[in-house]
Amino acid sequence: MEKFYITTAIDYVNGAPHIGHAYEKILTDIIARHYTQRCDDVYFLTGTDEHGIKIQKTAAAQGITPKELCDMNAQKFKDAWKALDIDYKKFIRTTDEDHEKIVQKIFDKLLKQGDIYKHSYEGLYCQGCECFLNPKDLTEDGLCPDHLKKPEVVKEENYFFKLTKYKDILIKYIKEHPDFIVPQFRANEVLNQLEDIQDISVSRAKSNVQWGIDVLSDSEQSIYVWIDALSNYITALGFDTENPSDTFKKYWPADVHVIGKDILKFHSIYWPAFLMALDLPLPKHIFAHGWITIDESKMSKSLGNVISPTSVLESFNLEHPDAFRYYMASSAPCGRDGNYSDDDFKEKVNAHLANSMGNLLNRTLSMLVKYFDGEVKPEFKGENPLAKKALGTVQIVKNHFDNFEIAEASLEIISLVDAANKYVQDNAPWTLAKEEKMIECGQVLTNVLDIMCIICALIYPYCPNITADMARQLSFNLKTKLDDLTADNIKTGKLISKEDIKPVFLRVDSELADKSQKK
Ligand code: ME8
Repeated sequence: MEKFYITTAIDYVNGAPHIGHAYEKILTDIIARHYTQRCDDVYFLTGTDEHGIKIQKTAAAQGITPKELCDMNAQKFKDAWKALDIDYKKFIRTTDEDHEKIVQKIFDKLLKQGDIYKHSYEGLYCQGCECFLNPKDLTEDGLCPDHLKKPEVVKEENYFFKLTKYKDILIKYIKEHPDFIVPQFRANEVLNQLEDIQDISVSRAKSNVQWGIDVLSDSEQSIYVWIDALSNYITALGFDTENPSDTFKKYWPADVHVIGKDILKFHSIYWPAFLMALDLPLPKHIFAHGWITIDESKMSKSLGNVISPTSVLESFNLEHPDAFRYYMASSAPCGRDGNYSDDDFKEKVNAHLANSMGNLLNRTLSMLVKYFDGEVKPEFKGENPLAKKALGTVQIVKNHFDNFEIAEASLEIISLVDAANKYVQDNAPWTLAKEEKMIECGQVLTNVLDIMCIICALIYPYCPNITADMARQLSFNLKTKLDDLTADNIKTGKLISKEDIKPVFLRVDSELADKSQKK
């Protein structure tokens, strides 16, 4: 694998980030970090979606300009991602000047080549979705099924994109590429939607939507926010209709677009059709994750249960985001909805990260110090009964990541931790020491420490801070590529002194957590 280009959805900046946004960015960061362990060149793009009627109206309601609203909220997203250790390479804002210019050129090209045409139209527009809805998709009360709001009747002369021209070729493509849409069960939904697809409106009258990119050849119209937004995946790399940059040539097509299930239609129908019209290759995978609920309810402003990711870190007094990252990433199987609850969070991270993984390392190193002054003797090295399972787990984890099964991969890693714990329990090194079987005792401890290095490498994408601490105590190089991992990682000689042993993850303090007030 020479390069890996991964993107997230770009978030609307009409509010601050919530843990649903965070879930996606965490998943993407974990996938990106995993692939840095397999390939030298990972490009991770995220950003914010800043145009459209929704932003325009929110700014007006707050008595500020759209640009002021965007600047204020884009910064909140950047701050949140910093707090969560989201290690993106580029943060694109759709108000970036170079992005705006290229979007105008893209629109102009499609217009000139006849993929876009002008047409008078009346339809039902949902501002939440930023799109026209088909009357048959509304609820019985005539509301948008996602936003439960009545769409407005819009009658305008707009530009239209000939989506119908690409219908058959797209259906064929999706059928011939079963791993294009992940998880596969979502592909059928897309194929159904494609059956009754119409040409789509791709501009809005400036009299109604001022906060958008102007159509180059028609100052009365602004470019539809989804063309603008989807283009970010190529404009960020320096795509140009005439002279695409070397960066673009190197990284496009994307290896995966990570998005939520609610915007799959835009990514698996509109976006591929735009790309075909531009004569560009399609992304390799569209990974649609599920949605996060709070205590099993949909997150919504009206229910007052919207949680900001940084408030979770603050209320649990977490020194780094690893526990939250781990919890969110393992909250749902691939593509399914997940849930956040304070109690479940505490229980899971205490059980997995503190009790199982952290304690295992701490206990093993402490025994090494107690019985051998922290030294690994050459005679402790030999056949390791855990090696087969550990190296097998590396392969299984890689396979899961290739299918974007991030929670499934985390379960495998914890099952390896459990196996190592059981091995310690079964072989009781403390009894061996009491019986003065010192070589056997040293072998058991060394076997566990060798496997701990593999666990450390595998869990690194989820918990970059905890694993940095683990790696330091194990003298393990966290930059080791997964394919170079063996079961022989611990060097012989002095490994650690008593004062250098420290717990890598402290249990989340339940009293503190109970007292916490989420903002
Ligand atoms: O849709 N759980 O922006 P957005 C999980 N700007 N994911 C969630 C979620 C939840 N409760 N709520 C939202 C947009 N998301 C467009 C995208 S991409 C070219 C343009 C996810 O701020 C949602 O599914 O409404 C989407 O992938 C992302 O957050 C941004 O949502």
